[in-house]
Amino acid sequence: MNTDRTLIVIPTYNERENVPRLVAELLEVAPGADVCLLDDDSPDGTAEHARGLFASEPRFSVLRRRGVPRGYGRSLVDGYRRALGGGYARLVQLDADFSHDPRRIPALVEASRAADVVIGSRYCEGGGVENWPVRRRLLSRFANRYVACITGMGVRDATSGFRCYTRRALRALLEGRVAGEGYAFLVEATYRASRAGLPIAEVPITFTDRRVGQSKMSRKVILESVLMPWRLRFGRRKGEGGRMKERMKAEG
Ligand SMILES: Nc1nc2c(ncn2[C@@H]2O[C@H](COP(=O)(O)OP(=O)(O)O)[C@@H](O)[C@H]2O)c(=O)[nH]1
Ligand SMILES: [Mg+2]
Repeated sequence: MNTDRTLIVIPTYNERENVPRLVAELLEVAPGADVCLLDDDSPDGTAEHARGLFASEPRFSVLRRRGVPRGYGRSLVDGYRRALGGGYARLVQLDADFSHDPRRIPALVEASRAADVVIGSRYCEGGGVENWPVRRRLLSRFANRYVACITGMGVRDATSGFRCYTRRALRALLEGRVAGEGYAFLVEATYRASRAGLPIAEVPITFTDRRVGQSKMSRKVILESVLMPWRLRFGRRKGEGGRMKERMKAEG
């Protein structure tokens, strides 16, 4: 097994405009890493477009999810499997919309030498948020307080999607059934890691709002996020709450 390789994964859904520049930047700022899009068969052709542009780049690949239900969390689970199967030492995940600055990746990777879970954090010393509307700021702040309160975790930014996980963390995250389909998966993953006793570190990042493309935040994913901390705390698994699941489907 090659021991020190990094796989950078990017969940994408309709990110055709962002992906060319992002992938080029990632290949440059992380010269030792491979880059993989986790694309949910984006109707805007994100996958084909990126494949065409980086056809001659051996470090680039696309994991195209077809004929399966889409979801941010679901696509990450597939990405984790790929990282483990491919023998990578660690995985970095970030959004496609430049909210997460690729230039922070080396800091995350460095911190992963001491902690299995490294969170790019908006709410630790030195972190911050730029040009996000007040509504989104409040929602994010509230979400983190809410999660901390219910789960008892001491993590300051448990909803950040900019992270680095070691192999050991990836294995722990994939154990048993993963419930979170959307962004709630981030909180679930943090909780699993903390229950597994893995060291968690937060590295400051400045989050900036997307300039191109659209947010995929929906009522369904918000509802899943509202329920997730309670599920985690009371050990309720997906499948046990049939009525809840039906309601989420209807709202989605
Ligand atoms: N694979 C996959 N990626 C998704 C899905 N929904 C959102 N994403 C990606 O997840 C990242 C964060 O989504 P975004 O819409 O920016 O969320 P926001 O920043 O919270 O408004 C982006 O890279 C999206 O393209 C999905 O259903 N499947
Ligand atoms: Mg975004």
